[in-house]
Amino acid sequence: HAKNLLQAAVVSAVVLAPAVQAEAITLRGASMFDNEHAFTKTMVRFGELVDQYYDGELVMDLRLNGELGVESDYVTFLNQGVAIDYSIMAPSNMATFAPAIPLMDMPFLFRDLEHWNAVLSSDVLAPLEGELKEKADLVVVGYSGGGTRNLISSKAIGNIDELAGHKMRVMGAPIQAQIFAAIKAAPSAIAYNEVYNAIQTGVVSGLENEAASLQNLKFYEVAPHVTLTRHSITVRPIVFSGKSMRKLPVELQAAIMRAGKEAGAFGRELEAREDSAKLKEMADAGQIQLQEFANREQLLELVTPVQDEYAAELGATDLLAAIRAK
Ligand code: MAV
Repeated sequence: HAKNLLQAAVVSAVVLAPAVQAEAITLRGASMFDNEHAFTKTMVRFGELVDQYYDGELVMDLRLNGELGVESDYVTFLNQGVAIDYSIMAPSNMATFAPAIPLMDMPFLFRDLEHWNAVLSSDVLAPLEGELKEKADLVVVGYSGGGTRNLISSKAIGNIDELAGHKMRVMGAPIQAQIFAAIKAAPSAIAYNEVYNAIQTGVVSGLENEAASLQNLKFYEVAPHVTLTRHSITVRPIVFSGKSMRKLPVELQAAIMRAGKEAGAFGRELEAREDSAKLKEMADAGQIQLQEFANREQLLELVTPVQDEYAAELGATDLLAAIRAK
């Protein structure tokens, strides 16, 4: 019996030898959040799908909880083809590499979820993907997102007068500061992993964010007031480093593209569905106080010319019109 086993082992070792010797390919991703966040779940799903669609040996190594930094770090890594191969990130965090990209997540771009859906299920954003590829060497493999961003602050803000001069953190893209300055707030760009502290020490009195991230990073501990401005519905590309991509077998590249589309759709459905439930959970737990904003129409009037001007500077007036017309 022992001899039989030995023979079996020898036979299978011979048969398996090529596969064992061929080194597994490792693809590393990064999330700023834990397992509960929609971005993490989307990247986990992405990994499972890539593995399912690719025949070769694969290790999906997803690093969580900001172990590898924040999105503004990830974009540099991906551009250089170091440390990670893919992530999900806000277009506004890619502004230094491709100035037109933040058009995708400019506040007040989408009227509602239906409009957002129509845009993301069309190819209207393709020119921006082209720019990202060309200038940043990043490949959009899918679109997640679907959270609605609101004001989150240490003091209650219910109307445009209370918003005047409100010191708030915004993402690094210039268009973000321009929009919030236009609605009379006092925006400053601060790295995401410094925001909690900046609020706690009074450097700013709040930020703007979606429910999933507010809950995951517990910003409510220092900023429990949520004003429902509903100023953005998030567009969050799943991006892959061009430098990493070109080194991979073509079959794996195809699997990544296919998995990206599907994981993106999974993530959009998940985050859009969970958004209001998460707000309610936090409100029910006494972590946040929700408040409507009295003058949303007025905000829209103030930002539209700023959006138009930004698009004009980029030579993207037609693109903005096409997005609005969806
Ligand atoms: C949220 O956590 C996400 O939308 C993420 O993509 C952004 O980078 C982040 O907010 C932020 O405001 O920087």
